Amino acid sequence: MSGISREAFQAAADRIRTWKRPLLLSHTQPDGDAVGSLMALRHFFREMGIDATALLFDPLHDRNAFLDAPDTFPVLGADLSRDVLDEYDGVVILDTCTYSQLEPIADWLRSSSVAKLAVDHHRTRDDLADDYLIDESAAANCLILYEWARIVGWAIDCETAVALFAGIAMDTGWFRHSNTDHRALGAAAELVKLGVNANHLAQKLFQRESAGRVRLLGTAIATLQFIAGGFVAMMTLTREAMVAADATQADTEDIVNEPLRISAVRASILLTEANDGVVRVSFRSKTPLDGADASVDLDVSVVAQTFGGGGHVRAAGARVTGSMSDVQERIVRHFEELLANA
Ligand SMILES: [Mn+2]
Repeated sequence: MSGISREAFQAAADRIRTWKRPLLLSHTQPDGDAVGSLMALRHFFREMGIDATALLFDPLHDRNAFLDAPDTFPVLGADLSRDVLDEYDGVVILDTCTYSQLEPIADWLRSSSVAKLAVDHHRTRDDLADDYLIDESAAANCLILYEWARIVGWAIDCETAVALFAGIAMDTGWFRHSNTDHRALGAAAELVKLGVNANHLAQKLFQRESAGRVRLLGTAIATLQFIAGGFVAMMTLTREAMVAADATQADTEDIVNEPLRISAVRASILLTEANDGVVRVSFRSKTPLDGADASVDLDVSVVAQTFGGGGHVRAAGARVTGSMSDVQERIVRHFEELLANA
């Protein structure tokens, strides 16, 4: 069952149907779920005879260019000037509800009185819209969009099915994470019926990486250390390491999951040094299974919030101001205290 009522889906559809020039936004560093959401909702608007603009803040990374026409997303500043933002009569914010993840356009969002709908499955929420479709139990934002389309009758063509499947697959770690449930798998099965080739998509998503990204994985793993009694793994990527591996910020996606392969590790942290005196911190944790495993269960969304970020129980992040060593020290201290009695 969806966490959003049929009535709420219908009311939101009736509302956006009246817009003539919608603007679709998602978070910075867009992942498969963000890109899939932008792509799918733009298609649903097209179904209603409305031409929506799906705006990116940065050019799409190769990794997320799994769609037939990835270049149809204008990039703020390069393809679309800030001056035209006021010409839009409605905004849909997808897969995030925080200004910090919409930073390049946050000022405009705060000051503009344009109608705003947010569709999201995250816990952390700023009061940034006047209408919401929120379902924290949805494995992916693309799952909410799939269910929305099913309820209000928007047609899902093959390309849109691929976009929705990609979002669900990426947010569930290709159906391995704790959010993999019957809704996610049921939607995936329906999307395969609509033409998704899961094998081809998996190859596009996982087996077309740059040499830099694979090299970066090695660099990160070389820094692996264990803290808080060995329950927590930590890795760091300095700016120098990023340059040496010829890698970009987007190349770091998923690296944080790797230490979770280790049996004793209950949580994993990746610290990546950004250019502006900020360290990006990614957190992941594992669901405790029966037995000894059950002793440590870390809700990393709470940890991330302590550092000014947010996310989910098993996947969260924060941007922390400070030097690498300073931020690292604070994170280590936090986990040592958190697990002092584990
Ligand atoms: Mn998502």
